[in-house]
Amino acid sequence: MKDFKKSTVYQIYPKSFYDTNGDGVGDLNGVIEKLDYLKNLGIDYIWLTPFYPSPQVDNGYDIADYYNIDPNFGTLEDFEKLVEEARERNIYIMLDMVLNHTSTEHQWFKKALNGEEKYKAFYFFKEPINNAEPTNWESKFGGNAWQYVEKFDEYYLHLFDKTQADLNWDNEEVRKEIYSIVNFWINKGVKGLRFDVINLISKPEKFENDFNGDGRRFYTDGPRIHEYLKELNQNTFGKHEDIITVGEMSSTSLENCLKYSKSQENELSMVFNFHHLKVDYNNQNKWELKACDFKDLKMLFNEWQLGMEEGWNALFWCNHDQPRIVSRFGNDRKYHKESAKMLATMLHLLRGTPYVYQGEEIGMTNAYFTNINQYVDVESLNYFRILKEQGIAEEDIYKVLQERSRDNSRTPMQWNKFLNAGFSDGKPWLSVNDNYNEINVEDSLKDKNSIFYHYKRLISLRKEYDVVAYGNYVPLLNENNNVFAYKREYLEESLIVINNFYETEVTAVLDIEELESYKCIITNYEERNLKQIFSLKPFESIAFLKIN
Ligand code: TEU
Ligand code: CA
Repeated sequence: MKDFKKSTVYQIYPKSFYDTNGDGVGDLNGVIEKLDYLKNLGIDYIWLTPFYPSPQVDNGYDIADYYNIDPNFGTLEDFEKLVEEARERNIYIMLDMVLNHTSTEHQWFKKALNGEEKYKAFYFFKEPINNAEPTNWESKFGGNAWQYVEKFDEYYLHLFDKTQADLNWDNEEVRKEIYSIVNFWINKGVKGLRFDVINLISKPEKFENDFNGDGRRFYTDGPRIHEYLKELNQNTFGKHEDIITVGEMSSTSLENCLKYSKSQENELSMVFNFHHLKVDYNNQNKWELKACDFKDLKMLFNEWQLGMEEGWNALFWCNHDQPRIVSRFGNDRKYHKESAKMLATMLHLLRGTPYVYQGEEIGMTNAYFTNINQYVDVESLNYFRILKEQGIAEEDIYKVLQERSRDNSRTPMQWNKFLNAGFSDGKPWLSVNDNYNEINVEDSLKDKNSIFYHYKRLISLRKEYDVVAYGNYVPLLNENNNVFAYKREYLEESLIVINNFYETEVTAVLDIEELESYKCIITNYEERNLKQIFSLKPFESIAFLKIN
């Protein structure tokens, strides 16, 4: 059984990972073909984003059948082969459980639309109020969160796209159906579960307008959320000692995340929170750009590292919804390698379980698309329209999309310099980033100084030194506006990690004893000794270990 505190999870967006049948869409057999690459990297789990039958309005997060594989990705036999082949390489599979909503193509919703009361009660159908939507809540993809159904003269709730109808978890029948879905995949040998927006499943008793926001305060970390997570645990993965779970917690609080992830609460193993990825949102608005507020970033990491001592953080910069971190908080032009390695070291030596998103380990960058026809993501297309309606100039909208669109993380994996970066022999469903000649797996594996080998070393350090997995967390250089530094301690091991987040050279004064006993264990420049007064090169990142 794996220890999730010593493990690293690799996230795969199958649609963009590797296509084995030339249809331009990545597939499960593509994941199987690349297992040796992932074993070389040293990861422990593979998180697969949804591959279930879906109309693909939200690229699979709109599920029409929870018990099958969308033919675009393969068959159940392909999945069973993947589980087996991964296990042979000591890699476990983590699946994405999208249980807050179903596609409106799901049979439950179709039966609801046919007027079957049992299935209408699976969702939130509400009558108009004053001839309008039941509440003024907004969808996270823009627009109102209610869709009108004329035949009923009612609306149904959708916190995301109108083709993603929210399930009513207050209905015990819904919860029972959900447990059988989760147990079906556990019985297929799955050893990890990622729960999509799981802290949104408990809606308030009373649905009311929100005159101070978009409604999220009423349903986020909702009234019965901990009760439902405990019940889910008891009826599914909690019956097995070797299954890890992670909850995606949208707009959550540290207090709730402690409850979600404290082992004695018997809810989840760990949680994703997103506060550190909103420090470049102007006015808390994803679609208003501002530079990374580094002081805010440091404060948030310190708050969550110290505050979650009793809980457990999932550590991540990238995923299929976030832009590429080297373009976002690094410098993907002049200091591509240095800044990618700095961001990796800073994250991977923290307390928590690290997640590597496909392509992050080779420094893949944002796509910088210049035409709306290159974008596919429903959220991006909605906001292109919304921002235009707000009268924002197209050239400014493209600047926002180039930095914020979820398509940035969904361009095909760059395997080599050949056709379509070696992703597919067919026309890729989404354009390949045109920098694949410079950034690709094949070249990374040949370059001993590549970002890939830096990630590989970080993953192995977590296994090698208990201080990385189990150590406490002590902030260092709190007042420094360029450097993020911290100390980890565990039994006889002490670790110091120092990261310059900027391309300017900076000097730091370290108030650390026994400096001479520390040895450098990883750096993105030349190895050096730890000194009291420390000058750091652009994006220089270095970790020192002392063993008493
Ligand atoms: O994401 C939920 C979520 O919070 C993000 O989608 C965020 O709201 C969005 O990117 C706006 O910034 C999960 C999945 O990761 C995402 O891919 C799905 O689109 C979404 O839920 C609905 O299932
Ligand atoms: Ca394919």
